[in-house]
Amino acid sequence: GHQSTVLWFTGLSGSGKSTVANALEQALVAKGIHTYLLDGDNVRHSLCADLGFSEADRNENLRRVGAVAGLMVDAGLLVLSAFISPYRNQRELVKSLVPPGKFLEIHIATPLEVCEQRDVKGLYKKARAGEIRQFTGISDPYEAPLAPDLVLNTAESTLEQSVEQLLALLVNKGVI
Ligand code: GGZ
Repeated sequence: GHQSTVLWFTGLSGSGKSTVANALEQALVAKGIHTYLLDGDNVRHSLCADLGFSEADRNENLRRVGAVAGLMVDAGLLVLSAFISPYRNQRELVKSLVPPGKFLEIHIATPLEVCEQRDVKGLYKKARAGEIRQFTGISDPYEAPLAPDLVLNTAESTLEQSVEQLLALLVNKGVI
């Protein structure tokens, strides 16, 4: 039916991807819509436990996630995916692994300064100190989407507002 689609959240560490995706999932479940949330928490400990954060490993991480998301869409699911996915070509690859027209890109464009100030896990501090190498935004690139379906900034909107915008996008695109 209409509901099988991938919503791809991209953005920096600490930008709010998982928080927003989780809140959207709650809102969809409340409407009786079955979803599956893919993120680093359930993938980097299992399917991608062998991978780190080099460009090649990020490529492979996202290739696997894209393949799984494609299978889930084939199975009729609405898939929410929250990964930094820092390179445009990685997101293009994921899009190509999903059936045509079933990929929506959402840029969680919370500014680096805000993400770094939040530093929920203390990773930015470690990255600045050189204890973590190749950290996105500090010592590794992030290529912002050029034509995302939606841009959200969790420093400027409430969680409720972000969820409202996402639900409106899904209605607008005929997903729900
Ligand atoms: C970026 C890193 C790194 C490096 C560990 N660079 O805030 P978090 O902790 O929970 O989210 C980040 C997560 C990123 O994993 P992804 O699978 O989303 O990345 S990618 O799409 O690029 O494959 C962060 C943590 O892992 N983390 N080291 N060097 N984030």
